[in-house]
Amino acid sequence: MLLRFRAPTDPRPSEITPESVYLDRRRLMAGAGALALAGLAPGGASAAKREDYAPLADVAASPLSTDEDANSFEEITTYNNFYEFGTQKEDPARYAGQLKTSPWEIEVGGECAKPGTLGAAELITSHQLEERIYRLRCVEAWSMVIPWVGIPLATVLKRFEPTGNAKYVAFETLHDPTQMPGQRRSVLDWPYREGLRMDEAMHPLTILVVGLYGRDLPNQNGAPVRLIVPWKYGFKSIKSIVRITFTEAQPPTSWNMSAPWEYGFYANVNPNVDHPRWSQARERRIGEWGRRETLMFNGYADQVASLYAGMDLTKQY
Ligand SMILES: Nc1nc2c(c(=O)[nH]1)N[C@H]1C(S)=C(S)[C@@H](COP(=O)(O)O)O[C@H]1N2
Ligand SMILES: [Mo]
Repeated sequence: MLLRFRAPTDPRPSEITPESVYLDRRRLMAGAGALALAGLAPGGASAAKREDYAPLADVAASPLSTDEDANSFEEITTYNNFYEFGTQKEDPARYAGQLKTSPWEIEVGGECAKPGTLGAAELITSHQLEERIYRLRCVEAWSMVIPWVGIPLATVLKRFEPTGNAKYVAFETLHDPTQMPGQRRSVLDWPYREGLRMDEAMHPLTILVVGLYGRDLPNQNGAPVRLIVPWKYGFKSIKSIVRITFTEAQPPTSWNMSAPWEYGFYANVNPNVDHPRWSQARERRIGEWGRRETLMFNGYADQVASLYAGMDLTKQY
């Protein structure tokens, strides 16, 4: 966990983002029962509290946030997918604490004029941080609303001056089985890899995330730096990034490599294209009873549909 100390004059991010504002009464009351239904391990995995994480200084509110109720800190930090720490939803909360996230460097290279390294601490102090409250929709048909703290990916990538040959951006997670016990088993071909087309990477909704609820990012959510692409299924949003490479060819991606008939490169949230083993028409919002309709591009169609004009989204899924 990165420790930062707030100057006495800084605005308190916790005043921008009090958790209670995001939780309506109904969900607070239904919360305990719904968590039990979701099959969460009681206690154990949920030991960390919001107050255990250092507040981030100078976090600006973003007009790109949704006004839906956010999920609780506990829901967001105990119901995770992070296969480097195990395949069960409660494994990341149990085992990711051992990951050393400071110091942390990201190698940036490939088709760019100024390859180099990006330190996670420097990334946080040298950019305006923004709170982006986004929906996150997993291909397993659950969703959450999460108050991330991040930086537009475009702002960061431009520093490295991508060349005209840069058509895609590839991302890699740390590969270190001594720290990531899930990597001792070959459930995926490690390291975890993801990629975006350049226009997707440069879209203003795409962010590098460094915090949650105004504070340092918990390890189980991908500390110290992870990607969030809110109109795509959760698996595109790669965690604990150590490498970013500009490429001319479409890069290989972990889920597409492991099951190409189930997971395409684009992975746009699309209620009209079923996963081969289950429907994508509806989703369960963690903490709610029943299901809600899944929205095209996870509700971000107005902002991103034009990126895919002319593509057959049933083939390029
Ligand atoms: N490195 C890495 N990144 C990952 C994953 C993973 O297993 N490893 N899981 C993905 C999946 S399937 C989802 S749904 C989201 C979950 O993010 P969250 O746990 O912060 O909600 O992370 C994505 N990023
Ligand atoms: Mo997922």
